[in-house]
Amino acid sequence: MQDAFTRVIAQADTRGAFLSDQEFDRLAALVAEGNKRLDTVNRITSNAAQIVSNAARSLFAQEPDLIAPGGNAYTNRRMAACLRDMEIILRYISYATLAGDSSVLEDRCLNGLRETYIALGVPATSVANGIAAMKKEALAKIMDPAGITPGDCSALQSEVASYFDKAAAAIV
Ligand code: PEB
Repeated sequence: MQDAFTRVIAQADTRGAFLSDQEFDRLAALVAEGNKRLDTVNRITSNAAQIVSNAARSLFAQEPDLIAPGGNAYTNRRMAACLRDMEIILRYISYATLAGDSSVLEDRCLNGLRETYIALGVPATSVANGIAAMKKEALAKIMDPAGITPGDCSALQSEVASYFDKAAAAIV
C-alpha cells in the first residue's frame, strides 16, 4: 500500500536520486491543497450510508430483476451482502482519496474481486452499475458548495471519479 508521498519516494530511491523539481512541486501542491482533500474524504465518510442507499435504490430501479425472485439481490441475505459490498468499495475509495493513490483500493479490495464475483455468480456488470451510481451520489456530496469555503475542486473531482471508474473497470 502506498500514498502519494511514499510512491514518489520509492521511485526516487529506485533511481538513487533526490526528488526532481517536478516531483517536489507535485507534492508541495498536494500539501497546499490538503484541506480540500480532507474535506472531500469527510464528505464521503459522513455521507457513506446515504451514498450507498441512494445508489442501491437507483441500481434496483434501473435493474428491477436483481430484486425479483431469482435475482442476485433477492432475499434479505443477498440484499445485505450487496449493500455491504457497495459500502466496502466506497470505503476503499475514501482511503485512496485520502492517500492520493489508488494502491490501497487495488491491493486490498479489487485484487481478485472479479474472480470472486464470477465464482459466486454475482453479476459484475450490475455491481459496476452500482459503483457508477455511487460515483454520481458521492460527487454530488463532494461538490455541494453549501457550508464550505468555495474553491476549485476540479482536480480532486476527477481524481475521485477515477477511483470509482477503476473499481468498476476492475470487475467487468
Ligand atoms: C466481496 N461479495 C460477496 C462475497 C464476497 C464479496 C467475498 C461472498 C461472501 C459473502 O457473501 O459474504 N467481500 C466483498 C468485497 C470485499 C470482501 C467487495 C473487499 C475487500 O472482502 N448482488 C447483486 C448486486 C451486487 C450483489 C449487483 C451491488 O445483485 C452483491 C451489489 N455480493 C453480492 C451478493 C452476494 C455477495 C457476496 C448478493 C451474496 C451472493 C450469494 O451468496 O449468493
